[in-house]
Amino acid sequence: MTASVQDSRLKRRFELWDTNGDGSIDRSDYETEARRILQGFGEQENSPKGRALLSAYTGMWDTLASKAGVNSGGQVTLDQFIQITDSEIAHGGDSGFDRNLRPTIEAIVDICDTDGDGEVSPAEFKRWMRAAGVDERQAEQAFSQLDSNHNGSLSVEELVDAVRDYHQGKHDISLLGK
Ligand SMILES: [Ca+2]
Ligand SMILES: [Ca+2]
Ligand SMILES: [Ca+2]
Repeated sequence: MTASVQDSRLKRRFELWDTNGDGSIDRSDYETEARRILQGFGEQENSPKGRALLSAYTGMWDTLASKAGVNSGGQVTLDQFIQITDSEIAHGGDSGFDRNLRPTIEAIVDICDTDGDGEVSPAEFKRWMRAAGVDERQAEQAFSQLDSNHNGSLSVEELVDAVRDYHQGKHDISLLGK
């Protein structure tokens, strides 16, 4: 992994989140992102699954804000975002990035897991990629790479790993939009 790929992907992530383009991110940017994903899935934001996704996103925001030393209504700059997320990725496991991300991945899996087996099949994954605006063909090709235990479906663990690996430059599938 190279730090420069990681930082350029985090910069891209930050720019995606900064939906009003004012150079900093705040709680409303995270809410907008969650709504965009819900719209992609055709899921109502006031349904139980919709509310779970919104609350997972605002939970990620609250964690970031508290690490940046601002309150929930404050703003986080690009430098702060990269510094905090780099350090979370470095810690990995249950102490950082993974723990922060897991509720969001669980909420998305809940929405796209239409057969209810708790994992994401190739067809369900395709729907996710469509909702996130990711190239479907590229996603199909990546499926087996992300399916690290080769059981034909993606678990929450595998998907959390996949998002972290993306940020570390190990593959090019941005599961949360690009
Ligand atoms: Ca902003
Ligand atoms: Ca499933
Ligand atoms: Ca699997």
